[in-house]
Amino acid sequence: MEEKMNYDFKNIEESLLKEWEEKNLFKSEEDKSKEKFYVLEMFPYPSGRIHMGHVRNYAIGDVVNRYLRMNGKNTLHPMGWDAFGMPAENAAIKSGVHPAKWTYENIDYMKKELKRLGFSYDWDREVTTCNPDYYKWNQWIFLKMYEKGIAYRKSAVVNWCPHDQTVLANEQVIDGRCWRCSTPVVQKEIPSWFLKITDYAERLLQDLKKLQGKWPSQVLTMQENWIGKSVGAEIKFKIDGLNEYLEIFTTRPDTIYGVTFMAVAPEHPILLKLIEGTPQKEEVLSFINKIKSLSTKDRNIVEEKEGVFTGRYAINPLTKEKVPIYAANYILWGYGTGAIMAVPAHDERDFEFAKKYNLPIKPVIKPINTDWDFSKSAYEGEGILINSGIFNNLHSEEAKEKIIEYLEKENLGKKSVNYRLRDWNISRQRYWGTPIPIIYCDKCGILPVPEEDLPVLLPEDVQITGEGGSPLEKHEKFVNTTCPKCGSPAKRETDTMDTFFDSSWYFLRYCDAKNDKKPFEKEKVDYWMPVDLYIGGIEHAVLHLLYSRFFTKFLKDIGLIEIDEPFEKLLTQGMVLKKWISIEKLLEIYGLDEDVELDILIEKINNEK
Ligand code: ANZ
Ligand code: ZN
Repeated sequence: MEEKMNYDFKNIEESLLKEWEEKNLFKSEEDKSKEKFYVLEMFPYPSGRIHMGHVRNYAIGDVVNRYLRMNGKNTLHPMGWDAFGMPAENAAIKSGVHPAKWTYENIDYMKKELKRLGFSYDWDREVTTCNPDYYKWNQWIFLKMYEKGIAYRKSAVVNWCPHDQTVLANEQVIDGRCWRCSTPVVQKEIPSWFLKITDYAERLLQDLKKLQGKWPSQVLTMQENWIGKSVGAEIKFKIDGLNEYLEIFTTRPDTIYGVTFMAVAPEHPILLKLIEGTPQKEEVLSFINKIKSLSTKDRNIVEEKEGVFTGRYAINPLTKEKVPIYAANYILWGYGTGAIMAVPAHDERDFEFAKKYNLPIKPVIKPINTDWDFSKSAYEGEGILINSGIFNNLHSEEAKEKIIEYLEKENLGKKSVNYRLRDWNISRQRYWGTPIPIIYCDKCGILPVPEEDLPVLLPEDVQITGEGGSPLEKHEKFVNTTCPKCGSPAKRETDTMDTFFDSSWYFLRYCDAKNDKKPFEKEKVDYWMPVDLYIGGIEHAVLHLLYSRFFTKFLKDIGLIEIDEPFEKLLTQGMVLKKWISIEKLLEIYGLDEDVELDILIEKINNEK
């Protein structure tokens, strides 16, 4: 050994590392006379130890940074910690160690590892999200969002364990039961804080064009699918025998002559009106209850289509035909209007349902140049209209326009655009996160914490048992406060923020990491941003990158920054599973298309683990 291995890495590296540190070799400062380059790797969660996935990611950033620096570029290459989140709290539940202690000890250890690896970071800019000097600015940004109507409160459906009296994340629901006590989980509505990312849907979609050729095309496709723009119409169907209309959203108004039934989400409030006084009432109610008892995740994955007839009929505004209205599990509440006109001849989902419940299938689009057996499957493509009265012989694309025009004249419909993107629920009923800076007063209502009272500190003396709801709720000194407006006793919000909030702007904080007057100095951010090269895991292809793009646009809108896209070039790494793996490989292994929805991909990967 001795002979072959004459590189004495221990002594050489240790002395070199010391020298680099003494010379502060990787320190960065704004210098307008020099060309800047901001190279960034996604910051790690301090889980305990640096793993090979980190090393691979960070080695790339390190090489790029050194190379450009040696070539005279003024580079910024910072590092920090995505330090809030559930694992710290779960460790506390399991072994009684405080999340803060657990987290900071892990950071210490991992920082030593990164230093020993010799990575070229400017450690003076280290950001730790669980530190009040960082999360204060989370709260500050939240308040700006609240002021602008981007942060708002509404009720949200959550997984609820009636035994533990606590909200469960989807991962904590196993076969419909609580992971801790195996009690069947129910759905419950609780007030939550949301960010109106949907206001930015169109911009988030349009600006993907600016990233073409700079971001991997799979990531762009995944973001596009996640935003899920779809152009169509909202159409009103009169309900027979009631003074009510059923509103539906469709992308295929051209198929309206082929409607043979209507389907409504079990959560749709109109159902109660529909079934009042019908013999079907009990059956429908028990169906609704069955669906409502599913976990939020299971509700969204419909394996077998199921439904019940409501006893009511709707009148097709064009054909005047009466068609039965069903409550059906494959209609989602929260997309479109939560109700559809079903066209089994031209929609595969409706086709399956029609076959199962023996409903008619009526073709109204004839494929061009081919024959189609409508008893075997739905034809979902374009074609020529048949069985469609005055619209016969039109091409389906033209028919869309004409039919919408007709409905608009009759006041029975209008063009409409829908996005699959939902507003972002940032409320977590957890301890280890940024407290949401809101106060509830019986007299004055909902009030933002005044800016000068920030940060709302996360108390350290809490009991973390994992039972009976959030530890903050039980912390009297935290909960009880006074109203900033009238001075009466008031209560604090006890929800903390989703940790994706923390990571949606940390790259801006690095530009001015020690500022204690504001989140960052605009001039510094203007100099360093955008990040010229962002390196990270493909698992963040959608959420983290989309949220960061959203924050960037919001902060631009309120005048804090100039840019509208945060990451100029993106390099994604496959997740390290058993071996190095690329996204292409991953898709191949799971037999998925490139435009697969990310949640499906992630679920497959998680099941694998
Ligand atoms: C009639 C129709 C006929 C449809 C046809 C499709 C094909 P995207 O593209 O995803 O927006 N839909 C609407 N709201 C729904 C909901 N809440 N839950 C489940 N399905 C819903 O899909 C829009 C189409 O999905 C809509 O167009 C509707 O079915 C269905 F030959 O209406 B369509
Ligand atoms: Zn008050």
